[in-house]
Amino acid sequence: ASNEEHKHHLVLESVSDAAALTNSKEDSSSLDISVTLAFPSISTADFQFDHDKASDIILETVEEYSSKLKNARLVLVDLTHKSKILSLVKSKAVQRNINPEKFSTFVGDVTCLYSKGGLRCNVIANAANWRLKPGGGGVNAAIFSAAGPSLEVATKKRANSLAPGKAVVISVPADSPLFIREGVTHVIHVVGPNMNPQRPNCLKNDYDEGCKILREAYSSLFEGFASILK
Ligand code: AR6
Repeated sequence: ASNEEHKHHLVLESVSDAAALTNSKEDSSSLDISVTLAFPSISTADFQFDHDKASDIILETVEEYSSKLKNARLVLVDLTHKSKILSLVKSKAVQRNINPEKFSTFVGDVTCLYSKGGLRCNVIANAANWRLKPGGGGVNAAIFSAAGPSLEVATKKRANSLAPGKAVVISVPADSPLFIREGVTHVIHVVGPNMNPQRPNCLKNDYDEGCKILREAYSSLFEGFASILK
């Protein structure tokens, strides 16, 4: 066996199953194994968080973690090209000189990034509610619906509720279409700060507290992602 084959074998053993799964399908000779996290912009739709402030926090936390996350790629997703948060983040990423191989934006539905967009993501994040319940609209409703009932069961086994700023990592059950069709091995639920008076725990425009919680939310998300890579 060639040296290359031997090296490849070692690499596959030393990274997560998620990475092995992704790369074995696409390019079995590549040593450049990377694991991708796709995440929506937490709190900026239903939870009505200020987009400009949110975009700064996304970039600050992405900068902090992308240097720590070796062989990993972070992708901010939203449904449309008209997304205000995507445009803000895209232009600020250029200003900050962020490596586009480590962080980029993508337009697509987070529940069908591979099947409809050709983008392989091993891990996806959910902008969840504190009860970790399906429904409620937005990305939460989409993820629970696409995943099928087994994601709710797996989620309930780990946690019954989640405080704003926290994240919880769930292994996607092997019978879930998210796993079978999209190759998603983990969903990370994150609860962000809420500025919508119609939703629980409204911060009533307290952006000192809100920014602190949003920063914690992204840090917990990226820490959770790092824990999968180990
Ligand atoms: N794919 C990609 N991005 C999406 C999708 C999707 N399928 N759906 C929405 N987005 P939101 P929040 C984007 O409202 O503000 C729920 O009811 C959306 O355009 O999902 O944190 C929960 O149960 C926006 O950029 O999350 C909570 O109660 C981003 O995802 C509450 O909403 C987040 O929008 C959480 O509100």
